[in-house]
Amino acid sequence: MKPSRPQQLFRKTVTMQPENQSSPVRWITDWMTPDGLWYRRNHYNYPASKVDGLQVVGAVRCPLTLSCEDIRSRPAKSVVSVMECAGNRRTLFRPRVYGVPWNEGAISQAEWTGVPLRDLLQEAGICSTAREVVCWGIDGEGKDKGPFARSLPLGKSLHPDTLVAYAQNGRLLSPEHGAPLRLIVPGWYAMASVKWLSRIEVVTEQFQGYYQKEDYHYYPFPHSDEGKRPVTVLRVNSLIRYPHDFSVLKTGHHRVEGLAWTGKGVIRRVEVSVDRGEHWHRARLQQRPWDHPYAWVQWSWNWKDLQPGKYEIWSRAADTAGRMQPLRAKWNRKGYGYNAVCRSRVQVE
Ligand SMILES: Nc1nc2c(c(=O)[nH]1)N[C@H]1C(S)=C(S)[C@@H](COP(=O)(O)O)O[C@H]1N2
Ligand SMILES: [Mo]
Repeated sequence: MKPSRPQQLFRKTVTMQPENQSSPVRWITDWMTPDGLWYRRNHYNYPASKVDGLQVVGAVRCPLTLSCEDIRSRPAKSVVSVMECAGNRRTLFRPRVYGVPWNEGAISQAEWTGVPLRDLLQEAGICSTAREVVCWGIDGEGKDKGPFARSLPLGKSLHPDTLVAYAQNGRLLSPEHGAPLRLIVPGWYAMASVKWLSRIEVVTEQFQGYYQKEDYHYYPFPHSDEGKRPVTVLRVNSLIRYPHDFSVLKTGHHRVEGLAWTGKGVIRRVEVSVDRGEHWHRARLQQRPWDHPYAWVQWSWNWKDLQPGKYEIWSRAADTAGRMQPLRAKWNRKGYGYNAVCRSRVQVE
């Protein structure tokens, strides 16, 4: 029997109002996530008004008001970068934590095109008293927690790969992903990549916005705020795409496949174990990590002569910054940065 229409992948709804949808990452074989399958993460409903340009203000010598055409006519830069929500795989923490219950799909990848934030800041001229750069979205204006806004340290703001982006995979940004302009901060968890960017404000003191000061911190203890640290750089991480957790396989050969990514250095190696970590086998990387340092790497390992039984497949990535996925992720109250070794349990018969 022939299916009546082509088989199709879909996003999965995690919450409605605001809309949070996860990406079917396991089934996507493209290196770049197709536009319609991108995860969506929103703290508020979509903004009612439209952003029609960008202001660069605050501790600068010459404030700028730029139209989108203005920005699009400048020398452009493109960067391939994975975007991962800090709450990705939150549901795996034990004890369990509250927050949008993401499984593995709060992650996607695109090629972003825009203007380096640095170019705009240099044109405006940063004053010597400057400390951070606040990026303002317009969603949530008038709400208690204020519009979504995040600050970046000067160093990361002036990094040539931090972009004010207007295109995703070669097409203008869609409304859901921040049109007309969004920030792209490669190598950082995605809360830094502010959508519906309307204003860039250079400030001389630490920004105190809710999403900067309260949210997006690792809180190591359940009942006290002691030791809180801001969420910034992506941890080294991997995902097994095939075989799926709790699947039943036939004996013979199987190709174990997955993804690996990091925010510091690049992926150095990925290893697979099928005996709960006793032996590790080196996986083959499909991309050369240095070609696109912020991108995920597709990997595979051939599992030969499978015999009947129950197995756990584990994947573990290591990066050139000397980091490796731990067996247990560091628990934190808001459930950020889960990066324990990825497990897929299978039965072979
Ligand atoms: N203005 C604005 N920007 C935002 C957010 C938001 O709610 N509002 N969410 C952030 C978070 S937490 C994530 S994970 C990413 C999600 O981007 P996406 O919806 O394009 O996948 O956007 C970031 N930028
Ligand atoms: Mo996020």
